[in-house]
Amino acid sequence: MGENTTNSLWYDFKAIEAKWQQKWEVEKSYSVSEDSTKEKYYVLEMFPYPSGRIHMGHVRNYSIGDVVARYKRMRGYNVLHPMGWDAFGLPAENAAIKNNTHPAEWTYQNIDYMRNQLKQLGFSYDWEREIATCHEKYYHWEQVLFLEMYRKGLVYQKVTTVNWCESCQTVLANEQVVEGVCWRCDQAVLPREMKGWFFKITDFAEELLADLDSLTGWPEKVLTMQRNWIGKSTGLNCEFKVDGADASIAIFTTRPDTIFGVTFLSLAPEHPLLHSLIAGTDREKEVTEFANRIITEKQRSSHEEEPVKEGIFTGRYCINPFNGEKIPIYVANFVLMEYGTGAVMAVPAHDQRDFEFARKYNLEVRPVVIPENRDLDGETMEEASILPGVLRNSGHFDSMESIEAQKAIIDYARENAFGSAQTTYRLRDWGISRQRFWGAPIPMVYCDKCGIQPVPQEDLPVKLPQDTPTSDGSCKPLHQRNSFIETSCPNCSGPARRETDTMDTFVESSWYFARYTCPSYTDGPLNKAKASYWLGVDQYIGGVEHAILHLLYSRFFTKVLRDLGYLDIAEPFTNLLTQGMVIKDGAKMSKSKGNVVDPHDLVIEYGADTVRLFSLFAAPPERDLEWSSQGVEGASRFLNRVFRFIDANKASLHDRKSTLPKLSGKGQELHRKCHQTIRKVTHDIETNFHFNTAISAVMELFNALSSLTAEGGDADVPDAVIQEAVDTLLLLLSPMVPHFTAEMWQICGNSDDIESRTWPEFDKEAAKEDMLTIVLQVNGKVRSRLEVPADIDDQSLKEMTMEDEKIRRFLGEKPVKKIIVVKKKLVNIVI
Ligand code: ANZ
Ligand code: ZN
Repeated sequence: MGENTTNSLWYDFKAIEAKWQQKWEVEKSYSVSEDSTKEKYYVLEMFPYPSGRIHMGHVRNYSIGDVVARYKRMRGYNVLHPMGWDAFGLPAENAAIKNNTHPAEWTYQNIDYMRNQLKQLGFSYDWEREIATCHEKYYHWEQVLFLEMYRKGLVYQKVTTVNWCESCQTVLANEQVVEGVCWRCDQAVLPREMKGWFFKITDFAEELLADLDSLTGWPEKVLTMQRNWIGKSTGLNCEFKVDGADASIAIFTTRPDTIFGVTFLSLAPEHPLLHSLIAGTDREKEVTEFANRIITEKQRSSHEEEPVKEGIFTGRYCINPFNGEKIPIYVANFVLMEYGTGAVMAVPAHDQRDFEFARKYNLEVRPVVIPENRDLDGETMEEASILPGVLRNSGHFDSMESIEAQKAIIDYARENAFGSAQTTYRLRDWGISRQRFWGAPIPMVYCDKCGIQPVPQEDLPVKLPQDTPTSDGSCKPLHQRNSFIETSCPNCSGPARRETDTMDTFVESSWYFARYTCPSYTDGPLNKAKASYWLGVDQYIGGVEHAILHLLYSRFFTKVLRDLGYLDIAEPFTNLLTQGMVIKDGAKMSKSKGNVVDPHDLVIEYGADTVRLFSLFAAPPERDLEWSSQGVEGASRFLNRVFRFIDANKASLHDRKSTLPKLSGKGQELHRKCHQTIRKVTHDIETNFHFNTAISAVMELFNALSSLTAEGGDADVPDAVIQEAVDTLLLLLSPMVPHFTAEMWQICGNSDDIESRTWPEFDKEAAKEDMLTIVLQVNGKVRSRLEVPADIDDQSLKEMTMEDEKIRRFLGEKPVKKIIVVKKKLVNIVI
């Protein structure tokens, strides 16, 4: 026995992979339905945009998901593992313009191509449940949901600012505005006020925040990002009277304890009072010009970097209600209209932004909260002091502590009717209107007589027009198509116009995971019985780039669907895994970097199993995966070695033994290794999906198997043990390299399919290591002894040594300089 030493024999991955894929397809091996006798498990990977080809990021994401799905099946779960397409979006529209075709044509071609690629990778999806969000069978139900939300008061219209290109007569997405000009015609893009539709996600702000505490299966960093995005603050809303006018300005502050340190007020450039404050004054022109410039710059900026602080004095003053002091009103570029009240009481001594502003414009810096053991001098401070402390220069609040003063100041404001406690969220309502063609039409109609009218349920879906291309080769958005716009009013039957906005594509991805539970249901968006059997998603897997918006919107939709009576859960994703990026030459693999490796080429050259194995082996899922061609070759070599071993030992593997004889020596060693490997692989998968370490354990098992049998002394190693080791190895690898293991299973003479087998259980007794006695020394003198398993690692051994009763007594408080481990013999502590 032994491994075939000639490396010329390679397994025929092409034939093998095609064979098994065909079987899975014909037998619909991964189709599932509700089964109350089995425990369900729903594993989902974020669905792809059908851009044209699968990339390495997809391969990685879907390989991880597929291992989870296959593993859970072997553990006896009823596993739902669906796949579909996030199919609306701008690239299809652009491609349509370029190729003079309908976006649907481009999209469905891509879907066909990519579906085929996914099948070639052997992912175990229930293809019967495939969804394409651009299909009317999907967006029909989204329109129904939109109208139900509208009736519940969760949808409303308001004016927003959009990017407008006058020469193309169209609204541009942010990514279509390149350095302030239109990407297509190079004309300047202007801000334009337009009405748009909004979802009232802010109604759920508190619940979205509170329920994060229940998501114990989510990475802490994602929870933090969600918390910050929702951004809850509590503080004081307070009115400052405008000097010499019958008006007042409301501010929001989270630091009411600093109110005696206010030395000016800052307004957002869009603040509604600004115009009347400066109307008719000699500063009107200058201040208006400044505000307009800031508003335009804000729209153009990427919002990523904060602009240099600047502002302008309005010429007007207001009164601090706490001390009657007259303070100047400024307009400042860092005050946001969308947050709080759009006006800030500026306290330069205690707020860094205000501090920088005050130094720039020579405004007073007045410390009022003095931290312990410090003194603050407004003239010489170099930065704001944000620590709590004791109040000074603060009237009868002097010498109170910050926390106490905050309460007292809020109470005072309430009693005197110029302010009250206030909770504010950073979260804004979700603007879902897009002035695009390739999106789900918003089912609303405008009638001159009756106003806005929802499209009646029985007239849904409002379908996208088929009539493209246009004569000029452009893919005109809906508002330029009369055939779409003209309709009749559902209320008075008079002439009316359709809404031409389509929905943000994030709307589709906010509920697709629920639709997968009943993808062809025709009586409504969701079949409650099916949805309640399958949901929530037990394991969701995807890129960290979706850690905020997609996940937040899906959580919002889940709560809405619950309130509408479709679901009985509050959170969609019980466990979340955010996988790292695929990088090459130190940069993220991407078209723009020009460092893309096409997985398709790899599948052709090495086979799908190798590509899967590489992407699982090269890094734990949450880390970045560094591309390596040696890594791919290594994965391929490993599979071929296993193949050659099995091929060379076919005869003895075929003669299936049902029981193990009594074992000793090498036979026992292999048997033990086998069960230790089951224990290790199961543990790595169960605790954190660390497939990389699981795979290396299987590789070790294979090394043991081939070396123990190669030395010729195999009298010691009965066939039954070799069979056990080979079967175990194949079973443990089968979620990762399913075609390979299915084929090898047959070659080994098993009469069933490997997929009908359950996950191997390890035998505690068999896995038990022989024990060793380790001598424990301090400064070279024997002080104690320790019984440990022979395979203990150094770290655990050190820990056990330090916990040893005698050693602890001997060491006392003396600092340890160094711990030396001599394998399988002794530990010496140097003090
Ligand atoms: C006075 C003050 C003193 C403030 C101080 C802070 C520190 P968070 O905590 O993120 O909610 N603010 C209020 N509305 C704003 C707006 N529309 N644009 C920009 N800044 C605004 O931030 C709340 C604080 O941010 C508020 O508390 C206010 O400044 C500022 F020592 O008021 B503070
Ligand atoms: Zn009407």
